[in-house]
Amino acid sequence: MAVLDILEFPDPRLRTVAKPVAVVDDGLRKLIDDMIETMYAASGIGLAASQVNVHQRLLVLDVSEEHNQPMVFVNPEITPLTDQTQPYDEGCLSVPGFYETVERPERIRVKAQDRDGKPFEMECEGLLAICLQHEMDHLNGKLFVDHISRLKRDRIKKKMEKLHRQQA
Ligand code: QAP
Ligand code: CO
Repeated sequence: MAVLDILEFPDPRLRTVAKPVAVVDDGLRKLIDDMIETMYAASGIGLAASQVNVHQRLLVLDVSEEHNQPMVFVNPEITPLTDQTQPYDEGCLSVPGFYETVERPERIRVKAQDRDGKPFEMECEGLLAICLQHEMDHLNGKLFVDHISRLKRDRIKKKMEKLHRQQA
């Protein structure tokens, strides 16, 4: 297993729209395991393949209290089950150190494949629903900062660019 590098905002590669996964094979399972390890190493609760510069429709998350129940979604598709939204102070491993309130539908249905390529469906609410929608956004080249005001987004962009200059 390996800890992968995570792309950081405003890296333009985070804007790539991911392509469907054609086959779930050992190569993909290795990527899934590396993504889970990367998520835990960074103290995250969710990670999309886009964030590790792999532009395939795949995400992992773990919203359990003990951080010991990783979930895998290959080719996920989500549909809202209600117009009702819930606000949550979201962060992102690609925008470290920044948190902003985002409103998203409270309940969703997800259709996806598991790590063996087997299709499954489930209904989600609470943090799981929020996290899945946040990670789905990544697969579509979208970030949580796209849900806040341009003023706030531009401020975060400037601060991230400054940090990256200092790291260079
Ligand atoms: C997405 O985000 C998410 O700034 C996953 O310094 C966030 O795992 C879904 C993290 C909130 C639902 C609600 C962020 C770790 C982790 C940071 C994350 C940081 C260290 C973010
Ligand atoms: Co994120």
